[in-house]
Amino acid sequence: MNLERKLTALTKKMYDKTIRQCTDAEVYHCVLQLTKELLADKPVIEGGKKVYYISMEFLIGKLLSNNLINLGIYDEMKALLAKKGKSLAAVEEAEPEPSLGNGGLGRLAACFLDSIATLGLPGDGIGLNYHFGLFKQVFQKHQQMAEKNPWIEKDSWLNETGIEFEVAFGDGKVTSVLYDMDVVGYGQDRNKLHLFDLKTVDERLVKKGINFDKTAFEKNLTLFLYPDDSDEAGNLLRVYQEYFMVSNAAQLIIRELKEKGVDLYKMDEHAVIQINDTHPTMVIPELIRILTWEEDFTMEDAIHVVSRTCAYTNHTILAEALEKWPLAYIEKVVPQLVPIIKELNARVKKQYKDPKVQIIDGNKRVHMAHIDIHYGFSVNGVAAIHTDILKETELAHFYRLYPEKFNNKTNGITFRRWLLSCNSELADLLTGTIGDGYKKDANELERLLEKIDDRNVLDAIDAIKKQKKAELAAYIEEKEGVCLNPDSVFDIQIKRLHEYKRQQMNALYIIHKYLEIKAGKKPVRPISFIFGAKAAPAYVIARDIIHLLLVLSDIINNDPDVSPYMTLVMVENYNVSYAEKLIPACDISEQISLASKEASGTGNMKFMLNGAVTLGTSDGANVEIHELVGDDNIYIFGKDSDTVIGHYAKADYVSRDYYENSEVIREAVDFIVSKPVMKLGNRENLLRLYNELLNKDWFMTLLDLEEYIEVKDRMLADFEDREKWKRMMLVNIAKAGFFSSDRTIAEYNADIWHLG
Ligand code: 26V
Repeated sequence: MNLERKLTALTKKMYDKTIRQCTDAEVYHCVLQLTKELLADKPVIEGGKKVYYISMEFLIGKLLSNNLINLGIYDEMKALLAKKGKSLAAVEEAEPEPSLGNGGLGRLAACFLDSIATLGLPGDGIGLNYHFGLFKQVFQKHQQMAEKNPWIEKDSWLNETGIEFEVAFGDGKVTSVLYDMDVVGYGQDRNKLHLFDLKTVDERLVKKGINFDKTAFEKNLTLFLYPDDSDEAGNLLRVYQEYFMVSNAAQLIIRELKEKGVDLYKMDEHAVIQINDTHPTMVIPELIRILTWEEDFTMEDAIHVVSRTCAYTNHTILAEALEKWPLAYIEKVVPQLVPIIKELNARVKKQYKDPKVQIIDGNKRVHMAHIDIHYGFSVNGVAAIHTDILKETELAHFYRLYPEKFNNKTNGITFRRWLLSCNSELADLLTGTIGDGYKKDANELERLLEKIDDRNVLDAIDAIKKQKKAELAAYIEEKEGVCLNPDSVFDIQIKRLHEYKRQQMNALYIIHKYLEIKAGKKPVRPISFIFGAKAAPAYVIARDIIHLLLVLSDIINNDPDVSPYMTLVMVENYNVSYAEKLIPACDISEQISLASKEASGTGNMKFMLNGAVTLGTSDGANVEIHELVGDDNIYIFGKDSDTVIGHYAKADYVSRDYYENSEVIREAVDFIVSKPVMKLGNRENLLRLYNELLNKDWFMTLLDLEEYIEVKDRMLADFEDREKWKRMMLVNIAKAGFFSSDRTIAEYNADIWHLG
């Protein structure tokens, strides 16, 4: 294949220019076109049985580099562009990032698609084509503001399919249109991501910020992705979106099965539907409805085959995030599902008396997870500790009924994006040191352990970290106007803003450090504290925490007594592309959730793979990271999940006691409402946050604060033992193989999907 000839022909045809004459954006559009043609040439992965991964979110990020890597032409393209005076990195800047996910759950779905294709398994994603995705975050006067985030240009990765379906709601019908994106595996053939859109969608509905007419569902359904948000969770529009997605999914799946000539009574032998959290749960009653109403199935037969086809993944134990829709909502949006849901409920009721396992509760709310568990064949958590908590606590009543359905699938990440693409320097070093077998079999990373005493390898890892820190510092200076010292320690917390993730605890540490420096106790080496986080617009306290961080950064970075020793930056509009720059540059990976609350976390894995050392609680996948790297290569602190669960059960955590009993805590908390902070910040935000911490603190920030300070200080001291630190970096990289999403998907396939 001659890339140069093809690309030259494209730039001529599209812009009547040579490659050299094109702008970066023009080159991007030509490379996009070329890459799409190469993708289309790849055969579609076929097999007897196919998985449909249905998800409201696919946080795919930019696709150019990853597609080039998976097609095996990344280096060639890079060299070609360089020869023409272009940089692939600059060209990539022209690619808009689709923000079709909130965070971990959506990014996981994207990693899974990459791994399903890479393992050569037949499996497609099904989701929605949100025009503005998740909101774009801008900071104004130390506050988060939300704007729309358009990403669909005339040319994009979307392909028109010509497929349309009708979707009937209680108050009218709409027509959907289907777009596909090709998902090519690493050195493999391709699967598809199917994104449904509304034929009558109207972008003009969006006026200022992210406000739009919420009533005109035939125009607005696919405009925005809902922010993962407990306060607004009851919004009707979300139910419309969910039904729109599953009705389309069910129609597409049945259409494909019929095209293959499959007997629908044997649907489960040809298709498996993985339900990503409860958001796509209505696919169960919808399939039953179609089979009974349109295919003449008895209710018995329909339930039987659908239950053997659907599997459910739980991604959270936060009660407020477990969907419970008022039956009245479903009556309004999809009255046709109500008799089915009532039938499913009646069957459960007849068999089980326990009120905790009913589908419709006494308040006429429909527990979506309960539908999945009763009428699916598999229930999985996303990390060992999370699955244990589901079995022992949150879903214990169900585990007693169906022990055989429960299983764990510890999350993973695709190494193509989170190593080969975002840190090619490290990938090349690994290849030079242990060969490139690790690219296909991530467990081979363990061979790096043989180099634990090899000074050259240790120094090379450290040099790459330094280079990535310098690159990040330059980028942050340009984007945020904040200057970071590349020789400082880079301490990074990037994830959605949520109280359980405890960014506020990190903020209290920063205050503590600030006060120490003010009092004359200076750190041996400067520290750069870096945050990235969006808060759901309706999540008031989360926005207060962002406000505090922005005000603190203003105070710290502009105080000449302090700024030589510490810097604080909260990057604007944190997204996948930003993560790809931040993660390779990290020294200290902050994974400090309240134990039991973070189902898994996947950022923790990305940091480890890139040689950061974890500072974390015994929560989610941190527990497994800890087991793999051992006590000497991780910094674990805080109360364990049993203790935390015990506090909730006894309701005996009183944050004010911690405040009153510790001067360190008191000083840090009081600083939130101190003069300098109140002067720069907003009284209402700061007071509310202060009162929340003192009087409620539902996610127990103060419980672990003292130990956090102690362990973080120890970690910073250890950073000065450079030889020790380099070894820790090496061990973390070497042990990261387990967290390849290829491993996770192989397990899904072996235990749940049985594709082939
Ligand atoms: C809830 C809601 C409520 C209604 C509005 C929209 C919405 C969207 C999302 C959610 C719950 C999201 C659950 C979630 O993201 N869980 C995360 O999943 C990751 C992948 O398994 C895991 O690593 C994180 O620990 C977990 O928090």
